[in-house]
Amino acid sequence: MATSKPRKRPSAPADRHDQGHDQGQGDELHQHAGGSHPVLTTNQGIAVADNQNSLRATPRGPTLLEDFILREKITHFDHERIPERIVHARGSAAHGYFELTRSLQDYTRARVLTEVGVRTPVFTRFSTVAGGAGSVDTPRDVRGFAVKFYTREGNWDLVGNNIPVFFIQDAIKFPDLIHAVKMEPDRAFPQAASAHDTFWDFVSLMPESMHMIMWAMSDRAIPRSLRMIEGFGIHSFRLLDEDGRSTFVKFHWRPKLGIQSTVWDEAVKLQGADNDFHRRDLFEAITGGDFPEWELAVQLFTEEQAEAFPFDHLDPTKIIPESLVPLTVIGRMVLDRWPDNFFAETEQVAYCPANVPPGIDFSNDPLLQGRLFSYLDTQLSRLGGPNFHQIPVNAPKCPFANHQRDGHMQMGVPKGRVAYDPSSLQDDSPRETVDGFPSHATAPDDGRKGRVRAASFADHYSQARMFFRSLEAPEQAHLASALVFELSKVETAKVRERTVSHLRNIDQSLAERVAAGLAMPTLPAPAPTATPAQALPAAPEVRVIGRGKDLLKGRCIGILFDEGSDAGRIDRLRKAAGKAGATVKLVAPKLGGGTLSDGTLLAADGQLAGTPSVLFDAVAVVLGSEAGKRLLKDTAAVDFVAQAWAHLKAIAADDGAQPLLKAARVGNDAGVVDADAAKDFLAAAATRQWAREPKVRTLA
Ligand code: HDD
Repeated sequence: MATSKPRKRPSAPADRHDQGHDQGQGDELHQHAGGSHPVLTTNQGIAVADNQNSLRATPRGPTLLEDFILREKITHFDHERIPERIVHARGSAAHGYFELTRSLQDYTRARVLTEVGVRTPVFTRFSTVAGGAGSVDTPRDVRGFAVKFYTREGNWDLVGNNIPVFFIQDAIKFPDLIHAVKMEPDRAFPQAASAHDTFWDFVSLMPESMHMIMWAMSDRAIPRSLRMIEGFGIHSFRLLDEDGRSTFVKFHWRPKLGIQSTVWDEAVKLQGADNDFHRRDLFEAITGGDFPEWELAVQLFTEEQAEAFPFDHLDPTKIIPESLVPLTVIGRMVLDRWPDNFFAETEQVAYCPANVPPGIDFSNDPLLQGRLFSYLDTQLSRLGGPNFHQIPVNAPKCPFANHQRDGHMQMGVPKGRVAYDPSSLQDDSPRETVDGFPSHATAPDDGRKGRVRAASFADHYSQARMFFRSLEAPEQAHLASALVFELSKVETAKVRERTVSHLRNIDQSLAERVAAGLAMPTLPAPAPTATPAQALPAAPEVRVIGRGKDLLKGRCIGILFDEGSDAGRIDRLRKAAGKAGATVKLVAPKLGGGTLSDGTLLAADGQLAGTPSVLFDAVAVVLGSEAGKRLLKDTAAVDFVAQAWAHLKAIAADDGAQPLLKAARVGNDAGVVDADAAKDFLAAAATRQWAREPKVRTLA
């Protein structure tokens, strides 16, 4: 109900909408009952005295239509959602900066790539591809890696993925690919999963997707953290120097923490344990001051070099192996600020590969060419009109001016009578730049139109084979098992068979493993192809194992304790782990924790039933003998240990925890150590116990 207390003048709130407001005018009327809170108003600035009750004819009578406060509030609420992205709907983003460490001035005039030491603000969004905005963070999927650089010369959007190749060679196939991978249209499932008939039907009819399939079925598609993924611009782009001379370039982001993945069983369980696992991880790291960082590296090559490659670099299903063109590190990106508001920034950010400053240009990659159209087009409907560039997260941070006017949600108030060019009536109206830079490469094209696919795009298996054969043995087993898992969800036998027929062209042993994993009675014949796979040198850069870093920084250790646990042991473990750079979280059967051996009360960060060990990179179990026995009756405690063992994690345990380890059928290996051997524990915690894997699961 309305208050009759005296009102005080509020201080200016940070989120106050002052647009179009004559500063100060009327402020004395917007006074609040007490404290420093701003006065609640309608969007028209009318103070609201009662936000609890709608206007009624009588205390128990009908609500009145004249209640404009109720109507405005409900109307706004009814329109709070905008269409989600057709792909990459679920994402998490952060602000930060890009700092150039090595100038590319011999190749480009783009200042973002020539001004060493300059920090260019960035907004970077990571995403899954197939799932909806409310889906989970850890499905098997490609991850989007989109960076908006707010350069002094306008926005540059590098809209990439964590996998350096793509499923299709031509943008005209994109709607088919996405319709095939998304939930099936008649039944509306599965959500965020490629393991279903339509996806495998489509890709098994598109041999060009086979290289990407190798990547998507590899451990790259089940990352441990968004801070531990690589990013790739995928296409060849062009750099143009001052004279318009062009050099091809591919962009690579490499995480400072190294690449790390989960194991599949862990990824599946993470979906239940924490839908927001990756988002929370990124949020906690950034808000905790542990800023994620990536190196930006480039592969630079000339037209002549490109002609000598044994593949066509304009084909986005191909990588350029680093043995052919090495990477040069040119800068770093640090993400150091979580957005203030998810919707305003992460949801409304609009990337577009066509946004490039002068000095960066496109190649003729037919996938890229189609993308240049799609993004602006989708944003017109997603963000409701042509003025979405005025939304703060999308607006360039350099001056921009032109004669475009009006349209839905025009936020600016352009002044003057001139909204055209040429004009002579207004001295400050914007004019074309006079520097004469061509900003487009002048490569001759032969001018013969046709809906054709170049013959140089025909080799679909060589790099797929190179990828598979470059992996470490555990990764090959994971990939084969991922294929078995996915195809086991495919109901149509001919689709499973057709997929295996492609695998035969990639690697016979892989085809045999997958066929055996599916218990196929006979091995299907190889898929017909005019371009059989060539033997290419191994490309070690495609691996995950060995390319991660055995660091504790960025990792999280869970300590399970209970009433009576040894206080000194917990304290020593916490200090050692913290010193080594890991985060430590305490888990106990009850959130209030328990009284330790020295009489101190220790609270937990998570309750055991809701904090399984999948959330940690390694676990320590420190239990008094009483608690050790008591927890034997709690499956959550047994699972805590059993899953850490199954997911190849280091386990430190004291005597009291031994019955639990026995019940969880934990074996002996270098990753299972005494809780007092902190050094050994931390060494084991910095990596996965790959040697354990054959003991804990049957892989294809
Ligand atoms: Fe795309 C979004 C990455 C091919 C059409 N794409 C989108 C996002 C990423 C990528 C990271 C999310 C951006 C964000 O966070 O807002 N897309 C890629 C990569 C591709 C690719 C790396 C291949 C190399 N995309 C691709 C093609 C087309 C599209 C061939 C259409 C012809 N992509 C879109 C889109 C999206 C999009 C429909 C959905 C939402 C949006 O653009 O803003 O326009």
